[in-house]
Amino acid sequence: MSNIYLDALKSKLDERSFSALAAIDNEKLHAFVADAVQLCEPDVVWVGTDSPEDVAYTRQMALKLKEERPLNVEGHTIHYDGMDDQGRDREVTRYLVPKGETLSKALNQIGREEGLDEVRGLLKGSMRGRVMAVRFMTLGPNNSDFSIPCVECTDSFYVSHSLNLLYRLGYEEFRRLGEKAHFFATLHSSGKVDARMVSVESDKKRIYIDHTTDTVYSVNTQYAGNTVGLKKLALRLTIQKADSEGWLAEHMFLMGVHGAGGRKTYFAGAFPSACGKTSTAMLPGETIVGDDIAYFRAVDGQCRAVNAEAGIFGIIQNVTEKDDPAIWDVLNKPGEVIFSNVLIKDGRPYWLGMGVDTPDSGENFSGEWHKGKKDAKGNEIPLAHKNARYAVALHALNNCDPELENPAGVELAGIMYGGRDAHAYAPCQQGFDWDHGIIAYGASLETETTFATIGKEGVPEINLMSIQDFIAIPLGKYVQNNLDFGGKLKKQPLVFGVNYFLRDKEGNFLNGIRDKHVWVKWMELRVHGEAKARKAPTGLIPCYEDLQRLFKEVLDKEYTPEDYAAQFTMRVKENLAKLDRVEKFHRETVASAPEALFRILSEQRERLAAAEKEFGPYPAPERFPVVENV
Ligand code: SPV
Ligand code: MN
Repeated sequence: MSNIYLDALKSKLDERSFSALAAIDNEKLHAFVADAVQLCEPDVVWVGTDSPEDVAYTRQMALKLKEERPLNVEGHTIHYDGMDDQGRDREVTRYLVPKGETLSKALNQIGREEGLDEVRGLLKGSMRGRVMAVRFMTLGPNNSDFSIPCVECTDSFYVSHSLNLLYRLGYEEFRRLGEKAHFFATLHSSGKVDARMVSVESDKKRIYIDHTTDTVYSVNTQYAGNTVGLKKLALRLTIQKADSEGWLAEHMFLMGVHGAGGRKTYFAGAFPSACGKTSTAMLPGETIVGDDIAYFRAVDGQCRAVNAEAGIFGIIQNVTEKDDPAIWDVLNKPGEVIFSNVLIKDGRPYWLGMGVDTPDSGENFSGEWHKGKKDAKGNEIPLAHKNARYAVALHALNNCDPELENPAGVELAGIMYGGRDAHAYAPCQQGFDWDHGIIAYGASLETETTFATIGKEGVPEINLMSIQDFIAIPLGKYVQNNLDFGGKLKKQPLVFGVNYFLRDKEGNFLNGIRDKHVWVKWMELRVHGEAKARKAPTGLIPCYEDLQRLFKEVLDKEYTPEDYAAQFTMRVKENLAKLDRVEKFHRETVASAPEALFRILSEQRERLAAAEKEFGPYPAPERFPVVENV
């Protein structure tokens, strides 16, 4: 096959790479690669196929170029990102908006032409002296209605290696689809790097998303959340695709919860970063399908769900042998793992909250490190970054669910939304129905900013369904799509709200780190009609007897009536204040919030007011009537 784009590429590719690229019958793809090459001017272009040799080559190159270094355990490597490149960077991540189009005010945006000029200007000549890898992957299982082909051109073999661990190989899928492959494309360059192979021009970091061509540009950054195009960058494009095709792309984990008589029930969960998402998906004894991005489709009235990804890019803070046995296991046994931004001493990784003695010196994201070392602003540098990460393929985990690659996905029985709310929401509750759950928990999800995005921590904010940063359509439309999706299902998943961060008056957390397992088991019982609930103003809350039994069974813990009262007393004033904030947000920031949202919130307000009138500002949970099943 020959076309003007391939002809232009000939001089940069060896014979193998050239024929691999030419074997894909898709001119748009060739045009994308030719443009990337012309713009970034790499010395060499290498095209990766699905062959084991090509997959192994990306890892070898990451090591050869010193973007990663080997650790003691076989297969383990360490990669560092720059001091100013330790998380997703909202400030410089922008949607390119063509003239005449408008996006929600909540989204960071720039005019398309101006943005393209800027980011393409920064990419110009950025790969001189380097090799550009062209990688083909898919989102969702292969050979499935869910699959989306993706291509990434990058001069980082760390990024390329991460793709191997986190996604499915997609070269054969591109070949199979040929010109029918409607793909997402990412062009990434690390930009200038220092001797440690770390991007240095963080002031020129830009991540721009062009939905008109399904293309993402990323430059002067290496942190995987900013550079691995299939992660949050493609999610923005997927949300638009899902919007136009009538399905949902969610920032959710997917897990199998194991119940009585060997039954397995699938749940999805949305939590802002660093709010307990991966640790919920990884609960001991349960199985994991995915920890970050899930797609839902209504198929014959059933809600079917898949993991968009095939690996985990997880936070490695407070990961301990006791609380996270499955993660601990994979982080300690031979096999491919990329650690990033942890401390290395004598070839061993150390992280914050590891539960073991840690060294006073070594190498970390700041370079040579010793206890007490200060950054340029005089702040002490911790031994590892709070947002340090590990990348690992799911199939390496001993709790990986066997349905991961099922092209038809799994049947979803429940959804949970969890924020970081010190004051109002109960630790666990169930929506009265699909619409109430979506609005009262999903569209009302409040959290506090954490270290997973660059900026100040602890600032309260609404993070709609924990996916707000990535919603590339009007936010109100997104909420409406969720409501409508329920209407396509014969059996809607139950919707739950959880809050692992409720505190008492003195500021102490009211729950232990493992209590989430009890909430999940309660949800499983609710799905099967095996637990009662009390009808509180904000949702259906568990009954004491069920929790007492579950705490004993799951955690071998005595759960007292005092615990129950502290956790499930209805905080009317705090809930009313929350409603005010949520309503204000939807009125002022969200373009065209659905009418149903205001109705459901105002019904919640009425129920709270009625409870206050009858029982005062802090009604005990027993005040609310027991209902059988919904
Ligand atoms: C998150 O922060 O939500 C993540 C990691 O899952 S990142 O790739 O940075 O998005
Ligand atoms: Mn995430």
